[in-house]
Amino acid sequence: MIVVLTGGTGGAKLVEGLAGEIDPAELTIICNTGDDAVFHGLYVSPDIDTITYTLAGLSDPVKGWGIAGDTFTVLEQLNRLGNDAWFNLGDKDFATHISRTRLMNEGGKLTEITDRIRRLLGVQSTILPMSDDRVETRVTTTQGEISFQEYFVKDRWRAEVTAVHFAGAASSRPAPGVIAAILNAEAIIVCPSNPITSIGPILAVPGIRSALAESAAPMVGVSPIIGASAISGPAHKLMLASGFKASALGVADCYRDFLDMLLVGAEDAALREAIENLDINVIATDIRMADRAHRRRLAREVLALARKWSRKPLSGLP
Ligand code: FO1
Repeated sequence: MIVVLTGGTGGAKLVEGLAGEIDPAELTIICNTGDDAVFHGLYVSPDIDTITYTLAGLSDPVKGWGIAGDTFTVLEQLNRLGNDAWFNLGDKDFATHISRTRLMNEGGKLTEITDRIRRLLGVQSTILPMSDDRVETRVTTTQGEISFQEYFVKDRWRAEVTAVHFAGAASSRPAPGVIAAILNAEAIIVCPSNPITSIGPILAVPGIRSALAESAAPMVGVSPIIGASAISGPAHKLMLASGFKASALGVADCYRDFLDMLLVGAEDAALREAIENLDINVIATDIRMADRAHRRRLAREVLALARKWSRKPLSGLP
């Protein structure tokens, strides 16, 4: 089993590449749920949905989230009826949230519901939420504290951030299957997702970080930052606000206790020595994933590195 830690859009590109390179049934994807939020009474899990839609071949290739060709009739009507509908939920996407919320109201756990939805959409990979307990990413700005989606979508990450925390993390438990997947993995891949608000919440669930440190699997990460900026989104700003350098070196620092290898942009080759001083090997290469061919190429490189690093032959790898 190849285990992947990921957030939404950035991570989904590598997940798509990996699913093209190996049998998708060999992939277990552990997803961030810190971005989850309730909109119009419906439980929305954006990162789980982005990964599910990507692997189902349904995702919007331009936006990177939502369903390709979706319409927004329900949202328009919600706005007409006086709702503050700033989070762009498409009509087909609404069906996912309605189903999930109904199943949750009937007592279902997020893990079971995620598994049911991915099967119904024809996804062969296992998709696990990091936890069935509610962990909420909260962003402290100079104007006050807001949810992650308020910061990311409503505010378009303009606010000056002073801190990020994960409400509920301390008392949360890893979702069923998460620790076993990490301990039994043949390789673990940390996607080029935001280290603070995508991978950070996963690592904040008690037991996950220590399982990563304990696992014998080779662990390969891909930097979401080239130079001093994120390839997309506000990772660089949030890293600075959380006391890390806004660079691939800062990314390495976030994962220094468990990562074996970090792929960084060719532009960042000069960071090699500083990252190696953290006991992490560096591969400077082309880490941009503009199209499907780039995603497959990067996935191949990541898998080849994991295979090289592993002390035993990996069955899931080509
Ligand atoms: N991202 C946006 O930038 N704007 C949106 O209106 C938006 C809506 C949305 C709806 C459903 C969904 O599953 C994801 C959506 N996203 C949207 C993406 C999402 O907010 C972020 O990409 C993740 O939370 C960060 O990983």
